[in-house]
Amino acid sequence: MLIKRKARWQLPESEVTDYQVFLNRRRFINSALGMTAALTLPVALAEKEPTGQAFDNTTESRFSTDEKLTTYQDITTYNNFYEFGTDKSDPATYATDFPDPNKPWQVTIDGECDKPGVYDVDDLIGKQDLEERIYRLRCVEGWSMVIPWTGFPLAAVLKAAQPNTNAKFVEFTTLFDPEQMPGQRREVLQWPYIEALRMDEAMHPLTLLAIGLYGHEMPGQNGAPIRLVVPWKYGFKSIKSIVRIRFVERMPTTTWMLAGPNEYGFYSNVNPDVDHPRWSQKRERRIGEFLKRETLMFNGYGEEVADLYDGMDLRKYF
Ligand SMILES: Nc1nc2c(c(=O)[nH]1)N[C@H]1C(S)=C(S)[C@@H](COP(=O)(O)O)O[C@H]1N2
Ligand SMILES: [Mo]
Repeated sequence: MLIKRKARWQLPESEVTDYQVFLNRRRFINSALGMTAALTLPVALAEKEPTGQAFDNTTESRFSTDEKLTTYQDITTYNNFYEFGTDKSDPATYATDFPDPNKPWQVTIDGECDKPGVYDVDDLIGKQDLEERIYRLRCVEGWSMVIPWTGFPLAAVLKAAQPNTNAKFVEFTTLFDPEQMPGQRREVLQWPYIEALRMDEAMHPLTLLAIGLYGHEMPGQNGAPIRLVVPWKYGFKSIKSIVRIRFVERMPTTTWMLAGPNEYGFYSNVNPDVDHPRWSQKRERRIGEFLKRETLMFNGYGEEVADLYDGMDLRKYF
């Protein structure tokens, strides 16, 4: 299926699927499953609603959770995106017009592969079948959300580049542009932000490239125009606003490994039994809820991913 997606700068304001329709559909699905009455409550009018382009041709995924969605308001105002500042509210304040529509966004795919290339992000997206994936997101800081992403498996893009036998890891890079990203004017982290996955993790069907949430194009603060989502790992692995995807032979040193080698490992799988040196990882606060809940091994995705780590000591490879 060919996805017709107009370039961002040609877009009129939002089209179809509005927020209420989206929520009503979710509500229907949830009540059909006999889920909570809380979902049938009307959404407060003051809540933020999606504004960007709507996707009208996404399919639902068997990987989606039917847990209660975190509100659009919370997903887009409580963020970690240090390129725009370190306060949770900074990205919503400084990234709403990001990226600049006059600066075409390109994604370089290179390294150990037979078909490297530089793609306009809209061309890259245009080749993919879009899905809605409702995933839990667990931040290493001890909070979590349930987010309805729009995107496609990373594997589709990787396979097209034809990685060679030296490709053991995949490295991702965020844009470096202090003009657009005021947080990069200070050395809070080593810029640009880098993340990486082992090849089999990158190829796993749960690993998503996301281009939207709540059925609309990705807000700047959540990593527009394209970001990674790896739901069984701590949130910082899900790198935002990607400009480069590179196949490499050696395990890359990622930004957070550099920032705190004893605190942030390469794997960073969600694991309630391995505490952060400065706090416990046994529990988490679901944003919008009052009481803490238990954190699940692999963030509840163990059935899908546990075998990737067979025979590995997850205390050592944290
Ligand atoms: N480039 C970049 N990607 C990033 C971050 C960041 O600061 N810069 N923060 C990470 C962290 S710590 C988390 S928890 C998630 C948060 O994603 P969200 O704001 O969409 O919920 O993004 C991750 N991706
Ligand atoms: Mo995080």
